[in-house]
Amino acid sequence: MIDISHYLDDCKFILVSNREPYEHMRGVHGIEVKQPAGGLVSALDPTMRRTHGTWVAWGSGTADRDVADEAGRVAVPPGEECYTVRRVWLDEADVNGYYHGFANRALWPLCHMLIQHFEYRTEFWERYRTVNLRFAHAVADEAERCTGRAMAWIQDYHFALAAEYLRAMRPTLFIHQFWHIPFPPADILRMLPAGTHEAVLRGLLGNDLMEFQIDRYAVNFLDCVDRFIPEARVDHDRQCVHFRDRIVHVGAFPISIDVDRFEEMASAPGACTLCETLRERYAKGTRQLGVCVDRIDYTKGIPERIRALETLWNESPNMRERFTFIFVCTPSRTDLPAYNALEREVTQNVIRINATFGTDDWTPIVLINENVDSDLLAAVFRAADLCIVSSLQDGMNLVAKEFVASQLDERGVLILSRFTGSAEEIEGAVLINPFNVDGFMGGIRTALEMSPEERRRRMHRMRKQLHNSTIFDWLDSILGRSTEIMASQRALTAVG
Ligand code: ADQ
Repeated sequence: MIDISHYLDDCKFILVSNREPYEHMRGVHGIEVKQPAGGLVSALDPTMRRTHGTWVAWGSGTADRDVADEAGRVAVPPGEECYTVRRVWLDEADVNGYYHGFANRALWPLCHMLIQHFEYRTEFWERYRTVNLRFAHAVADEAERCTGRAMAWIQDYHFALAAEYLRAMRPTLFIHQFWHIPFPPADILRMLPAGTHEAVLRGLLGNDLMEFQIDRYAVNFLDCVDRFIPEARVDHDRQCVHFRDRIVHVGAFPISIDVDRFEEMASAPGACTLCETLRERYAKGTRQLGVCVDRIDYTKGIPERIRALETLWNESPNMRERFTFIFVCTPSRTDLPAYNALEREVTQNVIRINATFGTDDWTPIVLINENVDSDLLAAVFRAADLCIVSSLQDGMNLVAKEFVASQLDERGVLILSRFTGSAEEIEGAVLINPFNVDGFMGGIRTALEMSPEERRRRMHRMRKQLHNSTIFDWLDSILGRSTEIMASQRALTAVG
């Protein structure tokens, strides 16, 4: 693991995200602490521990208020108490407007260019603004509490306005933001009402550094600023914006995973046994095992994947019984009607396909409709001969990288949508366009028929690449760049 704490030696680290790293819940045996699984939390928790920083997040746990002080602060992890979580309290109307509303019904579909799902209500926007302001106040207060320098790092599309508000409160604070999802072209962004899309851009220009997954999203952001913010001067070559007497730097920083952790999980004795069981059950003889893992979300191309498989089994009967697909699909954002409808559609289609093509000895699609633990996940990834990632748009897609990391036997083929950030990074996948049914089927055929040598060659190359680009490299490059910019700002101030 690369140690990145030295970047924060004389600088207090304030992280801002919607979800908190520790949630206190009322349970039958009293208050229980849950740590939500997820790449970001597991990568940043060790850094927060070493640097004794503060993590500002929505206090969403049922017992969060019981353990926090008046300002919403609580020391974590339980028993070790080496950093602070500063909770921001949201009521139901806030969550509906800011989170379910503007973030997930407006920005999420627009950024993924799936405009049929785009909904805008003034109430969403108003709540989004007030919640962003509340977060900015909490961060400003945290910065106020420290005597030396501080750096605020904002995560994602939930906080498009926070940097600008924070800048007004703490003009010299170093603020940067990582945008986990795609950034849309100008013609899509302007579907937000007049005034709102400009406000989103001005909000993001409150940062000193704006980080995107890949260069294309950074370019889209600069184009949007160029077109909608007349007082900003965009330097496309240097990827920066001159705005209100400041320079806003923009760059691509592709996120990754903790590769060693996935390798360890995939090689643990339990995972090896499970892997053998899965292969014995689903990949006997020449039959192959496919896997896909997603949150049930309309961006992930799940119906498109089902359609490609169904058409393949329909049009090419010789493809039946050749492979079984395990779909590990977790319901997500179940408060939104579009997500519930999608979950029903996926389940019904799988039932129909299994009834149409299944035999006594063969189930075409095995649906696991839940969030599985990471050991099972690594075992399924390791056991698979194929993995399909068919997103219609995806900022990066970590499933693709987790599959590669877990493929210790180098037997699997990654079938990857061209519209993921990962497709621009990983070399060695079979690329598909999920909208093109024939091309998608062709990709599955190519993968099924690929020789063991070719599979090994491709997987080996992808694994090597991944080892040079882990989540710690991602953190290192972001904090390295931030430190550089902070130093140049200090030098300028000194000269001035
Ligand atoms: P997501 O849209 O959530 O993330 P992704 O990058 O694939 O997409 O991450 C999903 C994570 O959830 C993976 O770690 C995966 O293993 C896990 N997961 C999904 N379904 C699961 C299941 N059924 N059981 C257990 N685990 C499951 C957003 C952006 C992405 C970007 C990430 C990180 O949309 O493009 O890659 O943030 O920046």
